[in-house]
Amino acid sequence: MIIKKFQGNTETEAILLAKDELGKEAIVTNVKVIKPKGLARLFKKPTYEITAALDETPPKTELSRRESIKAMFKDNPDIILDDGPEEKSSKEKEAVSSIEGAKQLEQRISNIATLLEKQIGSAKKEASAETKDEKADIEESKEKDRNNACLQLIKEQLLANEVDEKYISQLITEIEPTLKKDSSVENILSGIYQKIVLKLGKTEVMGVTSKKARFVFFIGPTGVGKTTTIAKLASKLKLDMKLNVALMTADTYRIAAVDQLKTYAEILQVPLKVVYSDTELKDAYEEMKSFDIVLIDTAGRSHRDKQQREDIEKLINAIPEEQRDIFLVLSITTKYKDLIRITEAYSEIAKYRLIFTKLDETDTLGNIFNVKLLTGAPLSYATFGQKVPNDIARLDAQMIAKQLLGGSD
Ligand SMILES: Nc1nc2c(ncn2[C@@H]2O[C@H](COP(=O)(O)OP(=O)(O)OP(=O)(O)O)[C@@H](O)[C@H]2O)c(=O)[nH]1
Ligand SMILES: [Mg+2]
Repeated sequence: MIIKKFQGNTETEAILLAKDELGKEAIVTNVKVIKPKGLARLFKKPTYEITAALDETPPKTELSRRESIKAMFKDNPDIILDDGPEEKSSKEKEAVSSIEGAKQLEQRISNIATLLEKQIGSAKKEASAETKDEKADIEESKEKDRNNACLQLIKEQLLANEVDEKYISQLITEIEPTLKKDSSVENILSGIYQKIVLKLGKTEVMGVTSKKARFVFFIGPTGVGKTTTIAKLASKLKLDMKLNVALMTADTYRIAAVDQLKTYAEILQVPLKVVYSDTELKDAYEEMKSFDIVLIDTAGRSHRDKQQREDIEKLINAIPEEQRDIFLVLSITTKYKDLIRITEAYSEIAKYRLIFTKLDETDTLGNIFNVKLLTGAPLSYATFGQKVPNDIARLDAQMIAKQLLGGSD
C-alpha cells in the first residue's frame, strides 16, 4: 500500500493532486489544515494537507478474472449426481463452513479492510473532544461511519459484479440491524457472505434415487448450450458413473440439431431416440423405462411464442411427474432484463432447476444470484467452455459468494 501526503490551497486541490499522482482508486485517509505561524498569519492563507492511500493490488485483467472463474469451477469436485443422504449437509454445517469461507476471502477485500481501519483509526486520533460523553458520542458516530463505509464498499463490489440493486439493498437491510457498534470489517463481510450463501441455497443436481428411470428435460432459449450440456452430462454419467444412459431429442426443427446429438450418441455409444411429438414421446417412455437415465434435448424456442411454450409443456407432461426432472439452461451472458422475461415464461410451463452456461465468457457472476432470487429455483450446474465432457461442474454457493465479494482477486 502507498501512503503519501499532498498539500494544496484548498482541500479539493490537494485531493486532485493525490488522485492525479496515485490514480482515482486512491482513498483520502486524513485531512489537516496547516495554519501559517508568526507574522505569516497576517498575509498567508492556511493550506490543506491530505493523506492519501492506495491499495497496490494490481487490478486483474478481464482475461485473468475469467480464467480464475474457470479455474475455480475446474477445482470443484465434479459432483454430477446427488446420491444419498450423506451428501446432504445440514444448514448448521453450511453456516459453519461459510464462516470458514468468509475467513478465506482474499487479498483485495482484506486490503480494503486495512485501509478502512486506518481511516477510522486516524479519524479517532483527530477527535479532540472535551468531555467523556462527547468523546463517546464521537466514537459511536465514527463506528457507524465505518460500518457505513464498509457496507458502501461491499455494495460497490456487488454492483461491479452486476448484482441487481434491489437484491443488494435487501442484503444490506437485512444485515444492518445485526451490526454492532464495534463490528469489525471482517464481521460485516462474513455476515454478508453468509447471507449470500444462504440465499443461493443448496444446489440440486440430477439424482437416481428410485429404481425407476429418470427422464431429464433440458429446456431454454436458442443457442445457450443445451445440446452441449447434455453431451457433457451423458459422458460423465456413462463413463465416470457407469450408468445406463440414453439420449432423446425432440429438437426436430433443424436437421442439423438431430445430427449434432447423433454424433455425441455415436461417440459415447449410447442409444438416441428422435421424437416428433408428445405422443411419440409417450411411446418412447415405455420403450426406455429400463435405462437409469434418459437425457432429453428440446429445441431452443422463443420464450415469447405461446404456441412454442405449449409444445414444450406437452412434451414434459408426456412423462409422469415423479420420474422427470427439468433443467432450464440459461447463458450467464444474457442481459438480466431478458433473463427476467425468459425465466417468467418458463415458470409458466414447469418447475425447473437452473443451469448456467458460458461462465468462461464473463467476469461477473451477478446473474446467478439475481436469477436465483428472482425464481427461487434451485441451482444445479455451471458450464465454462465448449469442451465435452470436462467444462461442467456443480454450482457451489460458497464459490459464487466468494466471487461476488471479489474474493478471488
Ligand atoms: N464459451 C462457451 N460456449 C459454449 C458453452 N456451452 C456451449 N457452448 C457453445 O455454444 C454454442 C451453442 O451450443 P448448443 O449446445 O448447440 O446450444 P443449444 O442450446 O443446444 O442451441 P439450439 O439447439 O440451437 O437451441 C456452441 O458453439 C457450443 O460449443 C460454454 O459453457 N461456454
Ligand atoms: Mg440444441
